[in-house]
Amino acid sequence: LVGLMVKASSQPMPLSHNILPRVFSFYHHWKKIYGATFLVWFGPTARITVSDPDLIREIFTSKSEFYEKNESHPLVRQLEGDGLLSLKGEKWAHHRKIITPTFHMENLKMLIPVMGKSVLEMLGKWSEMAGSGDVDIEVSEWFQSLTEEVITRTAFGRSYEDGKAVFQLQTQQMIFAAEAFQKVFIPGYRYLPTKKNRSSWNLDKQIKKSLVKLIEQRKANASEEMSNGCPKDLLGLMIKAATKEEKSDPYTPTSTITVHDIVEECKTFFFAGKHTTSNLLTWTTILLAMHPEWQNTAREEVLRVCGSRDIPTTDDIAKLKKVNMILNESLRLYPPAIATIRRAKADVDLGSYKIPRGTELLIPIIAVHHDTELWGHDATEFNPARFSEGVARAAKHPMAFIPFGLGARTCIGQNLAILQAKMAIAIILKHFSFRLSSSYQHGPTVLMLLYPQYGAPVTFRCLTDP
Ligand code: MNH
Repeated sequence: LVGLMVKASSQPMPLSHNILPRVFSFYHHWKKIYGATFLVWFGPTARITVSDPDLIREIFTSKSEFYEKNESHPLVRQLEGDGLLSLKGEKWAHHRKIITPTFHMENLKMLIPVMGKSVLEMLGKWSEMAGSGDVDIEVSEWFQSLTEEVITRTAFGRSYEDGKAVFQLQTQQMIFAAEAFQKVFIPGYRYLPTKKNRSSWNLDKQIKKSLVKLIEQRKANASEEMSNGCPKDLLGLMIKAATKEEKSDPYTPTSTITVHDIVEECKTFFFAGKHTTSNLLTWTTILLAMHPEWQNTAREEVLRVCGSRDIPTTDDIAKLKKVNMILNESLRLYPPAIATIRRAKADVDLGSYKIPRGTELLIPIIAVHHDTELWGHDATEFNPARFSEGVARAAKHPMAFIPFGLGARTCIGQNLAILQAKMAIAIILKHFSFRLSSSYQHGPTVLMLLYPQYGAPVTFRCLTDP
């Protein structure tokens, strides 16, 4: 299995969107032999891949009470934190309810000027680098700083500066974790006191310490903050909930939010929010560089809708239909999260299958998105026009498009991600035209998310100064 995966991702591939054989090679091979639904033993755990949209609907929505999240690998768990992504049961429901207002549209709208400003700053630097000619830019790195900025504001609001410092530590931590992950096949490796492991443990302690300090500070000022209207950043909402509970009901263990819980949610936000959205931006830029006809269509739309405005307004954003279609097509062909897993909490019927308790179900998001039975014979072509009648009518089945999952555990940051991506793509299109760099090599690969293995160099030319 591992051999197949490593072999498949070792060489650059032609500029094609038929990437399933490369990024999901075992699925691709076994589907041909065993059909769309098959079982694989992972040690003592049975795992079934499910790519039939009717069955996916049962797992995500109509019978979701029979399923729960599986345990992630300890290295992943350390990074993602014990927050919304991994929590279960009542504690998850409680946290989800508290955090949801962070992502209300009213709240996200306030981020528009911040988003616009950071995109323009980035483009200012690009235009300096380009002068009056062409410049090669490694877009994935730039997009990561961009999304980091926005996620820091969303999570920390007025404690932005302190939050930023913590997230910088977490960025370093991720580099260590990615390295440790490559040695995951050496048993016990992550417990060895190697230099890198020790640095990683140290960082972990520092992150926790800084977050606790930050939370205590905000807690101390909580009553003052509340009297000025509750701040709607993640931190403010969680502290408000914690303070309220301390006063009213300190004895119900499932409904008490501790400082530790808030620390873990901060980690989760950073982990879940930074790389996903920057990935979407990277793949969208690569796709528009590969398909100049759509790049031009989108640019015309942006110029028509936004006119002379530097930063699109909320109304402008709502009118960017073509940009939206392009983002959806990008999420379909290159979904940053390629799969998700659930575990049956009890014996349950799934379609005509009898699933025993404890069975894991793998939902191969990317395979569903590339399925010719759902998307037609041109499933691996880039054609945003298929989304012109909306998401639900793009494929033969409404559950065929699942880049953010579905149901109760759907992505909480979806609106933030789309808003940020639209802002960035619109402003870039207005000021630059771009094509793939001659040094670009196509090699989608999976490192938790879907990454361009050989980087994402894109050649930009300035059209109008940002
Ligand atoms: Mn996000 C859950 C994909 C952006 C925070 N996210 C999910 C799931 C998918 C996903 C898929 C569901 C996993 C599952 O069902 O097992 N998320 C994305 C993609 C993008 C994205 C493709 C961007 C593009 N996510 C973001 C952003 C944030 C975020 C931005 C935060 C600011 N996501 C989350 C959290 C969850 C989640 C938190 C867990 C929600 C829950 O279980 O309640």
